[in-house]
Amino acid sequence: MKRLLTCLLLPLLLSACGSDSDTTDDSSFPRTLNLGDNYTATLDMTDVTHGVAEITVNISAKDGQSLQGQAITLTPLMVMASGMEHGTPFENSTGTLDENGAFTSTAYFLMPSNMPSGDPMGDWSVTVTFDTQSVSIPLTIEMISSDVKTLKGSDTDQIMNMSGGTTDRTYYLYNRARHINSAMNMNMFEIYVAARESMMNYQAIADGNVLNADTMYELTINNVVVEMCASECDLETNWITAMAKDNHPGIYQGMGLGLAGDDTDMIMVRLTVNNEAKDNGATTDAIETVTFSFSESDTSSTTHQHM
Ligand SMILES: [Cu+2]
Repeated sequence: MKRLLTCLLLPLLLSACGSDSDTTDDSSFPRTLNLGDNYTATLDMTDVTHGVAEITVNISAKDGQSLQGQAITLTPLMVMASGMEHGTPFENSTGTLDENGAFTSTAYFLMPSNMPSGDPMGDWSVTVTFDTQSVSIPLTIEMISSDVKTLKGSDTDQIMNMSGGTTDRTYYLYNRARHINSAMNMNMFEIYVAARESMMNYQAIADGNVLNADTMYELTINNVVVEMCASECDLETNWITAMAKDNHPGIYQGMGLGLAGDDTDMIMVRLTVNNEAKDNGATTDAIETVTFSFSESDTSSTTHQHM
């Protein structure tokens, strides 16, 4: 009511007393914006869980025509408080609209909008591009930086850095879900693995993908091994090889890990690409692993909807 009164009393002083879906509110969904003169874009996003969220964009034509099959591009961007800009891995950043004018992609965010202290880290947005028109939609990303695990390439697995030299290629590993269902004899941990090609470009780590194509840092991926272990990981026999999920490049599923599904689970993961184990940069032993841990608030999926 207060807001309504303010809008009524100060129509000339306030430039925007918009609806709850207006562009300055980047925490509520769905949000609808004009996309050029002829279209509207509606963005919906699930909660961000460990840096992972599903984003659906709907495009509708103001004249009501069907847009099925037309191309859409989503471009994520973070403008850091420092001024540095970067993108983030997306399952697909381009595609075509379905019969309802919708396009869905999974976003894997590299960092939160705000530090745990509340101080800003930077501003996230997704730019929707369709039929030569684009609109940028701000997002608030809630996660903690340690949701994303990183591994590094060796001296022979490099990309260009921002000053024109080289830097180790970075691999990003995300916790997608634990799937535990004893009735179905399912006990699985699912991750997504991507790598940075440049500050703006990222790609899934999957057989056949070519990173940094047509540059001196080109890497054709012809062998990926993702291994997981949930207990007594100093014993090599306790490591299992995760399987690549069909038709989902970058997703790997470790089966039969004996997970409890609560906060006692700890899963170590290691990644080998083209026979080179990627390194976490630590100087201690076991430098080739990252560890996923779970808090009490994490819930395990007991469904099989993602199978
Ligand atoms: Cu950032």
